[in-house]
Amino acid sequence: MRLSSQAAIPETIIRPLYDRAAQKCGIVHFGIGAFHRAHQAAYTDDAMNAGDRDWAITGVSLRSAGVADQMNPQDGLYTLSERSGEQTSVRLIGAVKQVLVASQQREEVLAAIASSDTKIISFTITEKGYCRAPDGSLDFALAGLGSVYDYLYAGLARRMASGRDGLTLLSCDNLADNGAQLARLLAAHLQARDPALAEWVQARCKCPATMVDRIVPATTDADRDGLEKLAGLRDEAAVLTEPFTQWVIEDSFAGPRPRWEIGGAQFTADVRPFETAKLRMLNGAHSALAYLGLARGHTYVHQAIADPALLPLIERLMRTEAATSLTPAPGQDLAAYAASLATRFGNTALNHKLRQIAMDGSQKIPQRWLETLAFHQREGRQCPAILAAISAWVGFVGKEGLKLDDPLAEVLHRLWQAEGASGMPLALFGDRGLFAQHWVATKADLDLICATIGQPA
Ligand code: CS2
Repeated sequence: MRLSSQAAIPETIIRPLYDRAAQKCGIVHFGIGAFHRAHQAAYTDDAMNAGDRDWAITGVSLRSAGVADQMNPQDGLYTLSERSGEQTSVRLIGAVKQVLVASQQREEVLAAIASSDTKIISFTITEKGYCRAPDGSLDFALAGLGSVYDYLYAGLARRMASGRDGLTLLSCDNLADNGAQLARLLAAHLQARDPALAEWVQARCKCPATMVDRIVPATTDADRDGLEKLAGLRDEAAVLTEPFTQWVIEDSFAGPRPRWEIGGAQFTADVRPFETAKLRMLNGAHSALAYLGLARGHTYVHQAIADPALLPLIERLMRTEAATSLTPAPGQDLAAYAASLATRFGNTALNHKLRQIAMDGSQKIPQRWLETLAFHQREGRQCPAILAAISAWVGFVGKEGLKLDDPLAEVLHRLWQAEGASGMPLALFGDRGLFAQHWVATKADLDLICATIGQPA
């Protein structure tokens, strides 16, 4: 039987304790993929279970109708399974009320942004959803019709015109300083279209920074079949994740918010130490595992981290290169963090595909690797583990060619054709390279990258 509010739910599944139908939507969320459903939606469900009201979520997919087709026939319900070893615990999440497909339901999306019930607009639109040029500025060509900025522009204009309050714009993506970046990029877009609206947003809205952390592999048909056997329910929107979850949020909201701390979220004045540690250590190691692991013939993260040729390199990347580039917050133990990451990567129950992480490398590399490289370069040090990872990425770019899953696939392919493997490192990381804004390699760095392109570590 298909999951829905009418379906009989087995006793073993934990259920929402609140009247779902009675909840108003206080949150509009752009990018309602598996990550949001395993993370922010679960915290929101926790808050409503504890008595908070009217924080239901209107999910928005910018283009694809896939998630709407999975969730709307289920009245927004889905199961969240936490997996570790042989253990699985399954919980039903009721926080999502509906999913809109922006490209087909523009009017509904704008009405949701402008609604007086909406207090928070949140985002997991991935790095590329922010439409940044390689130098970090807003790419106006990408940020046109169909981009998140276009919906925000039209929805917020309607909100301003009807005299409503401002709201909180909450980025939950893996960008350094994600709140400030969202504020800056949105301001650039609005400034060009409607300076008065740009000013209204600046005065009435807040963009807190967040650090979000939970490993969420894409759900497969085998996962859905397994769940159906276990629970006797067909859940097309099922999400699987690890037991670990963390959310650190800058305590700077324009209006009310759910008590996400009930689910363990931490509110703080400065998210940066947590965010940079997570980006450089977890995500930096993840991307290294992805490109080096694929080059060595692995499919999953747990296989790559168990490879004796990779483990010491990943340990070095996390502990010697990334951790030493950070200034920890009081009480933040980076050595313990590195140890916990190695254990999380080793979770064999997750089947987290390296290819999922390998996607969109051009958008991820600056905050995951290049900031660390730039830090150590200023101190006169080289980072051999990150350079090995870069070399593996360059090799991956060459091998994938136009099949590369990356918004810069065409640019990278053209560069590869013009420069070949030996010229690619300079074209990317030289002083006039594509990433020069973030980090410029020394001759010794370039030699090291060149020496290993296309070779498994
Ligand atoms: C991963 C992240 O796909 C990727 O690039 O590195 O999605 C990672 O799993 C999460 O950030 C963990 O919190």
